[in-house]
Amino acid sequence: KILIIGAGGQIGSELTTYLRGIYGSRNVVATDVRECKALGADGPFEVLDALNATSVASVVARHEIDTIFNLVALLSAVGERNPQMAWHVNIGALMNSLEVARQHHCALFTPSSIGAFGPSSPKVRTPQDTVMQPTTIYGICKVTGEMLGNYYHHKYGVDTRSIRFPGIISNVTLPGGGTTDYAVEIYYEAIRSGRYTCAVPHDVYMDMIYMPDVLRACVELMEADPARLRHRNSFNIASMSFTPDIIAAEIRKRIPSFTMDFNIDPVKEEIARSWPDSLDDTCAREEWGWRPEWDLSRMTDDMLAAIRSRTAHPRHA
Ligand code: VAH
Repeated sequence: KILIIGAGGQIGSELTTYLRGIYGSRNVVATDVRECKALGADGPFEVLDALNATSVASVVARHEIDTIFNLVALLSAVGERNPQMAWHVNIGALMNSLEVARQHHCALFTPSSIGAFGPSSPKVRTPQDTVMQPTTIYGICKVTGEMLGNYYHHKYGVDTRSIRFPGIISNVTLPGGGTTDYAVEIYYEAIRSGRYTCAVPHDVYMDMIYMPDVLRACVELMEADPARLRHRNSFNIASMSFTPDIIAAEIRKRIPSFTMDFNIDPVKEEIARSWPDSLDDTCAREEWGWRPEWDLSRMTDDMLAAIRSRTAHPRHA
C-alpha cells in the first residue's frame, strides 16, 4: 500500500488521484498537515505532521505501507523568504521519511528539481552527473536530499528513487511559491483577464513539464527494474524549455488579444538565472524508458480548455 505525505500540494493532489486510479483507492493513503476534504472523498485520508517521526511511523505501521511518496517542500521563492523554515520542513520531513522507510522496509520517492543545479552547473543540456552548487536554500535542500537518498540506499539498502522535476505546470492545484509559478498563472490570467504581468524576465529559459508527464514518470520510475538503475537520486528528465516570451506567443496563437507586461521580482530573477536552460535526460531514457508525451502546443490547448471548462462550471469548494 502507498502513503503520500504532503498530498495537498501541487504534485500530491493529482498524484493521489492518479495512483488511486492505478492501484485502487483503498491502497493509497493520502496525508497532509492540513485537513483536505477532496482527498478523503474517494480514499483514505489522514492529517499527518511529516515533522513528527512517531506519527509518520504510526501511519506506516497501521496501514502496512510498502511505498512512500514524500512530497513535502517549501518551494524556491518562498524558501528564500524563510531559509531556516525551508531547511527545517524540507529536510525534517525527508529524514523522517528515510528513517521510517529504513525501519519499515518501504520504498521511498522524493522529488528533486532543476533547482538542485546552480550557476556553476553547465546551463545547456545539463548533464545527469555534474557540478551542483545551488544558490537557493531550496536547491541546497534538494541536493542534500539527493545525497541522503543515495546514502540510505548504499548504507541500508533502502529502495530510494527520485526525479529532478522541471517547473511543473498543472490546472488542478496552484503551485506554492515557486519561481516557475508564472508558467501556471499565465494560463489562468489569459482566460480571466486576457493579460498577465510576469515576474520573470522575458528571455530566461527554464525547463518545464506538464503534470500528466510528471505523474506517469513517478510511476514508471517506481515500477522500473531496480537492476537497470545506475542512478537513483536523482534523475534528470526533460520535456520543454521555454521563456515567458515563448509561452506568451503560444497563448496569443489561441487568444490574439492576450497581452503580457513585466514587473520583475529580483528574487525570482536571480533564482531563474541560476538554473539550467535545458537538461540532458539520456540516463532516465536509458535506465527506465522515460519519454515526454506533452509539448508546449498540446499543453497550451489542454490548459486553456481545462481552465475554461472550470471557469464556466466552477467546482464546488
Ligand atoms: C519552484 N516549481 O519553482 C518549483 C520547482 C523547478 C522549479 O522546483 O521552486
